[in-house]
Amino acid sequence: MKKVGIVMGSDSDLPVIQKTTDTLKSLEIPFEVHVYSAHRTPEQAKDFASNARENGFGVLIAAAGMAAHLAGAIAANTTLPVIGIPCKGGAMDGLDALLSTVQMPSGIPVATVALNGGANAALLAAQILAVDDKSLAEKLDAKRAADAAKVLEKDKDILSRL
Ligand code: RP5
Repeated sequence: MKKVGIVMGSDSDLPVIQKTTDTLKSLEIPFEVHVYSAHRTPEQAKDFASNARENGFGVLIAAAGMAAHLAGAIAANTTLPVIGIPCKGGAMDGLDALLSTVQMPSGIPVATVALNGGANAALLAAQILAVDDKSLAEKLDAKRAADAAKVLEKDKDILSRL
């Protein structure tokens, strides 16, 4: 199976990425994690993205906060699918990161998940890899069914709590 490449702009983004790695582990998807910044270590971020396909990655995930150019900078240097996670924090509490990540110019797409959406980034990466991986698609179907069962359990209990 292709690996998921995860890049965060700072180790202060780790709590968000932890949700990503936990979800990937639960689906037995191999991954690699790096701290590269679009601003502080632009060369390393570029090299990682440029070499990602030949290094066995199938999808890249980039998480950053504030002036969050990381996902866009990664996407500029690869045609692998790139998922951006805007991180909360800073003076605007993530609105700046959300807009910086999602508002990409035509030609360089970044699939942006919600603020701090680490788990959904992992699931979207899994769904991309599952396009031609039947066993992974079955795991995703099973997770959906288990999640739905949990909601139905809560539906059964809700009246008793009111
Ligand atoms: C961004 O700036 C990082 O992704 C992080 O979310 C934010 C703050 O970084 P630190 O000052 O905590 O290293 O580039």
